[in-house]
Amino acid sequence: MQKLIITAALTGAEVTREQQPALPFTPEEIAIAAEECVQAGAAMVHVHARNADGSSTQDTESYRKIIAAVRKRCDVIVQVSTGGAVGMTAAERIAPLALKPEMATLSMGSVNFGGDVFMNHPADMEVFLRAMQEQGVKPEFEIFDTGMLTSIKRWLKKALISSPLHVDFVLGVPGGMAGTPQALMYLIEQLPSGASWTVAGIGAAQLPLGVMAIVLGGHVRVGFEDNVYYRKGELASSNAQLVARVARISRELDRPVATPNEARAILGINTKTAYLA
Ligand code: KMH
Ligand code: ZN
Repeated sequence: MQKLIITAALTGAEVTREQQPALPFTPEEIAIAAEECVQAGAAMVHVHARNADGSSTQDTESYRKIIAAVRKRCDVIVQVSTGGAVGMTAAERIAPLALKPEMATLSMGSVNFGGDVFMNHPADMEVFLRAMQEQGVKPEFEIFDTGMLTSIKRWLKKALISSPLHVDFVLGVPGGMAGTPQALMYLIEQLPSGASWTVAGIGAAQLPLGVMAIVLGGHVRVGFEDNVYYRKGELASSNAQLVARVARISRELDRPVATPNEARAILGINTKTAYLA
């Protein structure tokens, strides 16, 4: 089994300080959180940019500051969001790819998202994909429901993408696929051969689905973007606290945790073309 890649989704676009007072907003806060998560066992951080007032932005300069601040503190794979926040245009969302980040998310379809709709038009998805390919950015395909995995297979058939693929099952979004063991098992069975996968369980699904991934050979995403609690009724004190628990459980189960460089090798990230400033 591959070593476990732990991703820390530090900030997200929709979570507020009212929900989680320790939510990192500024580039420096995000960089400090990233460093703590690396020390706790994370190999990757998934980042979203915020304005000073906490509102979400896909502004290139904001992402440049985040990447630079993180790089100053630690070595970690920085995965930028192209999902942005619900309601943003595709043109806004694509902006951070100009920085040639090591990795970026690519949502594979539209999904109801609580009271909103997270729109991903097929034509926009192809634009995101082409931009990533041109910039040498490794995509992480975000799967919120089964049809999105079918879309990956369609792209494979059309030779728009090739192995090695990496997907992230985001399970438990209200409107998306449930955060249940059955849902995860079903998705794993549908995976294109050779693809690696991460699971991001939303809310209370984060820990149980993460433990399943450790046992089944997948990888794990935790962090405030998906879940602000350590356990029922108790807020997590930091993103790193959530990372540390997953690392601890994985080591107990005799599955070592990947360093950032080991994760790059597992994912096939091209370190020569990636932005490492
Ligand atoms: N904020 C969500 C609507 C991503 O980062 O690519 C989309 C999202 C996915 O967070
Ligand atoms: Zn995100």
